Amino acid sequence: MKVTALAGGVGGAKLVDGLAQCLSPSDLNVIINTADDFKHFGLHISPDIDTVCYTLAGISNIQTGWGREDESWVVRHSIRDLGGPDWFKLGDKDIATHLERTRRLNLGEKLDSITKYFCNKWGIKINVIPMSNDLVMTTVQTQDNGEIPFQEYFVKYHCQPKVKGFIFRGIEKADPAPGVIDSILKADVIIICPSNPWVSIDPILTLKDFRKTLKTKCVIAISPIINGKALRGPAAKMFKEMGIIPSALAVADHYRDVISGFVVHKTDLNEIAQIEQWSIMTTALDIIMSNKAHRKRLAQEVLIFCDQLI
Ligand code: FO1
Repeated sequence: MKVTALAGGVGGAKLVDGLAQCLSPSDLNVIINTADDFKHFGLHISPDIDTVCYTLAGISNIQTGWGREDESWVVRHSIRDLGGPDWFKLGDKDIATHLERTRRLNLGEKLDSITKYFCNKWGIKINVIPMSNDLVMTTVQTQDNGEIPFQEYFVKYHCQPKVKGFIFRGIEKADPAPGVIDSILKADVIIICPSNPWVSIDPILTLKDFRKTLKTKCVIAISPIINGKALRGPAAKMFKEMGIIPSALAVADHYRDVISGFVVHKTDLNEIAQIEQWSIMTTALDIIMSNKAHRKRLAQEVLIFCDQLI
């Protein structure tokens, strides 16, 4: 079965890691959100690409989900001693990724080519594709603090400001990266990973021609919300602030125009009937991935579910 996964952030990276344990490399493409990207110290930082790649390469920080394992913080502490901004924690090894990516970008290399090169260096065999080579940057429209760049909202302000909307700056002019649309057309099934629907998946879906292309395919999504809460991150808080009660049902409704299958956590059985009224085939699985084996198990069960749909 040929699968193309849409992912961003830590939840997405975990399921991608599970899928990579189940599928041969030529049968798995991953399209990654790049709207979390931002410039910091003049460096181009692509958090979701790095979170997925570090996870696939087995070099990610298990506790945080982002950044590298066994990090040192010499540069960050020296920046702090100089009175520079240290709110966005950059480990020494992680800084090497941002320096080399920025060096290559400044020489004119595109983000997809750099990502392919890094994957080769990190021993990643599956096809990891940034959603676009063009700059797209999410700004969060808040109820009381105006517009805040995503990373400042997420890291500097710890997701505290109340949201009222999201702008994906640059999305109108951004083209899907080479191979993105093709990886959708060639897939037997598209899997929307349990990432934040508002800021990790919506930028990908909002790309030119993306939704239109998806509508011709079998698409399933896994809920990032369990018992009305997100396992990590601000997804549930965002639903609430957008006037929507956070639930697996709310996530299915969010993707309703493109999905034909949906996976809820086994404790959210009570939401299945309503979702299936929207002609979305729904199943309940244990979607909590606490280790590599859980990731593989969930991916296997999701692929069995996909098999029933295609
Ligand atoms: N997330 C944080 O909450 N605090 C940080 O200091 C932080 C640093 C960081 C450095 C590199 C990187 O690739 C990701 C980092 N993240 C950090 C996560 C980042 O904010 C992501 O955008 C979120 O994981 C949402 O996808």
